[in-house]
Amino acid sequence: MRIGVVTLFPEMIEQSLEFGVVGRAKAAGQLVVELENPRNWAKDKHRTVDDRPFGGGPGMVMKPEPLRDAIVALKEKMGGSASVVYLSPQGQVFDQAMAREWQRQGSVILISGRYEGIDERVIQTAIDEEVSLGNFVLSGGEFAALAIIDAVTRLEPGVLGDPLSSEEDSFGDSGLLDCPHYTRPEDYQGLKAPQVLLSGDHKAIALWRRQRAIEKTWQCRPELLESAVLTDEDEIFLTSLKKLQARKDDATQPTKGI
Ligand code: 4GT
Repeated sequence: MRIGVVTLFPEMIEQSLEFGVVGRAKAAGQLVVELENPRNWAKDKHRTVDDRPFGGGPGMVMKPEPLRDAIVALKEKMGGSASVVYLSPQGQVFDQAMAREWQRQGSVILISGRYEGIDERVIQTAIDEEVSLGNFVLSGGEFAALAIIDAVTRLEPGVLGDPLSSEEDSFGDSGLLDCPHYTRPEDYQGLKAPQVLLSGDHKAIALWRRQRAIEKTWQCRPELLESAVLTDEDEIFLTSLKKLQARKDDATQPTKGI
């Protein structure tokens, strides 16, 4: 996997990629990160990368020329086929499907903005897609780039020790949330780990995990069930969950006429 990042703070990216799963992927050459700093493309003696916004107002804007030159240079260096993604709150919301698609393509270029953002004409002329991590504001796109690098890299074959682990994640192949996890001690502050997980019965454990994943998804993110991949057996379980809940709801209704 090759990931390019255009940023005014390349050290922020570089130094953050030395740890854990991503650090190992990088050391093994399964992840190659190419950094480009627009400041190296500024032509004036102060190497200016920002300017005041037309129309006035607070803050600065990343000026177009050095940013565009940095993007073009990085795209060229990466072979010209990588799509260029601007990270901003105005973008399409990033999800596991996007992570899978960029992993499949093998390369992507992420643009991390600073200040109030980048000149709109760079978005019009040098950006393929605008992507957001969600409805919140950051002071720079670097942490968004780091999150995306992590999400994409761990999908690369061989990066996670067990090839099944990314399938069992939340939003893995099934589109469900992950099931709860337990480790020792068996009794923690009076809370016992579910007995089935200690039974050694692998079929029963798999069924319990599947049912807890469905239950968790229905309780916390019911809209995910609309696009989840469910077997007939899953559907029967979900129906029984809903019926059970309906009966509980019914039992807590105030009794009429009193
Ligand atoms: C939020 C997000 C993001 C920012 C997000 C341009 C200058 C954007 C600062 C940058 N804030 N980037 N990608 N929700 N801020 O993903």
